[in-house]
Amino acid sequence: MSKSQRLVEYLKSKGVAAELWRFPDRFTAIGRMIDSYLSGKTDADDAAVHLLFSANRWEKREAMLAALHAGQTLVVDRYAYSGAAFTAAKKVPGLDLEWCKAPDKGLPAPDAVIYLAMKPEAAALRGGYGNERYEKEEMQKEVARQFSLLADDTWHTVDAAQSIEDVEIQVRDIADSAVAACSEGPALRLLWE
Ligand code: 2DT
Repeated sequence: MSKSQRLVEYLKSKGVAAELWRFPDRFTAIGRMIDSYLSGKTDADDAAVHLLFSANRWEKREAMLAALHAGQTLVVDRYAYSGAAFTAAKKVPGLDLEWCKAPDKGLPAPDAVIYLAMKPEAAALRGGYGNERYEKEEMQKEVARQFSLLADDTWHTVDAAQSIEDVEIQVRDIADSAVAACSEGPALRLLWE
C-alpha cells in the first residue's frame, strides 16, 4: 500500500472522510497521452507535455471541488508542485519556474503539502529507479532543487530517509493539524494566486 493510501486509511480510522487522488490520472484521454510519454512510447514537446499535465488537473477540478464541498479530505499523491518542479528541472529555455506554475494558477490549493525528502543517491540505493522517463539520478537532483524553490506556507518537509514508522508519525501529525484547521472552516484558497 502506498504512503498516500496508508494516510487515507489512517484518516478514515479516525472518522475523517478521506479519499486518495493521484496525478497524473492516467485513465483519462489526456492521462493516456501522459502515460505514453512517461513510459517512453511517445515523444512530445516539453511545453506541450507540461500543459497536458496541467490540463489533467483542470479536467478533475470540478470533481475535486465537489468532493471538497461534500466534506471530503483529499489526499493527493502529486499535484501542481510536481508539475512545476519536473518541467522546470528540464532547463528548457523559456520554461522557467514561473512559466511552469502559470497554467495551474486557480486550481484548488492544498491546505498542506507534505514533501518526502530523500537524497537522490539514497533513493537510488534504496529501491533503484524504474524505467520511466524522469527516473534518473541527475534529473531527480534538479527536481529536488526546484521543489525547494516552491516551498510556501503550506509546505512541510519530512525526512524520508528515516524509518517508515517515523515518517508515518510525522505525516499523520501534519495531516491531523491540517484537518483540524480546516474544520474551523477557512474558505477554499486558489493555487498560486
Ligand atoms: P508517478 O506516477 O510514479 O508519481 O510518476 N510529473 C507528475 C510531471 O512531470 N508533471 C506533473 O504535473 C505530475 C503530476 C513526476 C509520475 C511522473 O510524472 C511527473 C513523476
